[in-house]
Amino acid sequence: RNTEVEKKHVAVLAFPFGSHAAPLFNLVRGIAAAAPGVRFSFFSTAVSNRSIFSDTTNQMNNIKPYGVPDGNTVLTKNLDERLELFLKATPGNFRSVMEVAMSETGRKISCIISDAFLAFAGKMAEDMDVPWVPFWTAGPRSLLVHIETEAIRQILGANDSEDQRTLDFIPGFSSVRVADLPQGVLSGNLESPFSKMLHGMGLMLGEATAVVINSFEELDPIAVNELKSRLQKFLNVGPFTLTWAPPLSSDEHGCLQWLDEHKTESVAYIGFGRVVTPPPHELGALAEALETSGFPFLWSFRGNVDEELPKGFIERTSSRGKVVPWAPQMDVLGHRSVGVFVTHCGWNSVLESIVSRVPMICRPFFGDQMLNMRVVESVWGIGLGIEGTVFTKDGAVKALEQTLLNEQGKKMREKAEAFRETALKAVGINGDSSENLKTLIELVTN
Ligand code: U2F
Ligand code: KMP
Repeated sequence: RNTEVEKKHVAVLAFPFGSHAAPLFNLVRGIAAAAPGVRFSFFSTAVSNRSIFSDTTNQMNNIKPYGVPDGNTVLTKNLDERLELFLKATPGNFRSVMEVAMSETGRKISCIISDAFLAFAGKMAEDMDVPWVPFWTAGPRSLLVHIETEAIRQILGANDSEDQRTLDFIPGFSSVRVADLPQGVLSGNLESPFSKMLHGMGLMLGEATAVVINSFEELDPIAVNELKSRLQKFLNVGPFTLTWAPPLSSDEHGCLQWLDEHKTESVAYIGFGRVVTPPPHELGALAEALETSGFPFLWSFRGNVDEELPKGFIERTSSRGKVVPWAPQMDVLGHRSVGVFVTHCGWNSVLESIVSRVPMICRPFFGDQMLNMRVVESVWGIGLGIEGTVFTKDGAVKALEQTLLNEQGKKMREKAEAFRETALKAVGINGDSSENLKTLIELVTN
């Protein structure tokens, strides 16, 4: 029918840490489903590809994985070191495997979709004279901050991480403080490979054909407008959990059945995503708070229970608490029994909480998480920061009571409910996210 389409070959470059490659894969699946004649080559490390492509229920014939050399990251456990080793190996590691994919398919690359972190893909696309479509896996505010890094550094100058000045020179940022900024924008080591990567990305994104984000325009209209004025195209195509119902996640530890046995909006769900492990004293404090407050809880705990939680904690709380190594988080948050989400404020967790209209107790650790907390608490009013910013027994008890027992929790739920409604509209017929997705598909495949 259309021989030109038959020859299209989209290269997809993933960032293989945290919750980056999985959402990128979901995005690509959405595009690939609309363009069966287009070939998508998905480039990530072997470890990352294994976790994505082992689930046979969500595979597609026109998406094929290619393993990229990881720069020996498997030899070290420390995440920062792994990140640096990986970054050091770029872009050569990607380039060599892209050559393989081109010769294997006999198709030149016609478009590059990449994690926005991998801004070298912009240069590659320019050299190949094809569109570059970066995907920012976090929220619009952090994206804006990286694009505005030069201006922020010029206006605010030297500072320390306790800096309480606000960023009121950026529209919508009057409640955001310097201390909420991701490390590497203004504080921390500005010369680390990761900081330089973020800085370089901010300078490069204006060149992109379109920047894609897992969010919806109405969630943060001011930040979205600022971004639209700085980017060629800014396409909000989320929330992904509504756009593409993810394949049913398995519930091997029986979380949902356990939730069935509890009262509506009574349970605290605790989870810190894929990269964060809170320090031992905070884990202890949170466990004590759960134990003394008596609230039912479900904890997705990614560490060693025997070594990292207080002795006897599991036994003493077994009648009303459940600790699992992994939970089907979206289904858990969607369960009527869950009353609050204790979270590190990773972007995916924040979005999933909003879509499920569950109030949040926020304990951010790094990157965009502090910024997300500030917005959740002060702009959207759908969650609370923890008193003193780290978990203490009393602070955690107080936050649990405020959200699970008080009127405050109900108000937050109502506000989140309103966002849920706008999110549903955005992904519905003629909604912003649906229209943006059409634009994106057109851009990538034509
Ligand atoms: C990095 O995010 P994380 O991986 O730390 O956290 P999230 O963005 O919240 O994503 C975690 C995902 O894993 C799922 C959960 C989310 O989709 O539903 N999950 C689950 O299903 N079951 C579990 O038991 C635990 C998690 C980074 F750290 C953040 O700062 C960034 O905002 C984020 C996006 O770039 O990447
Ligand atoms: C390891 C990671 C991530 C990280 C830092 C790490 C990660 C991530 C971010 C991030 C940084 C700035 C932002 C948004 C996100 O930082 O996955 O504005 O997304 O040491 O895996």
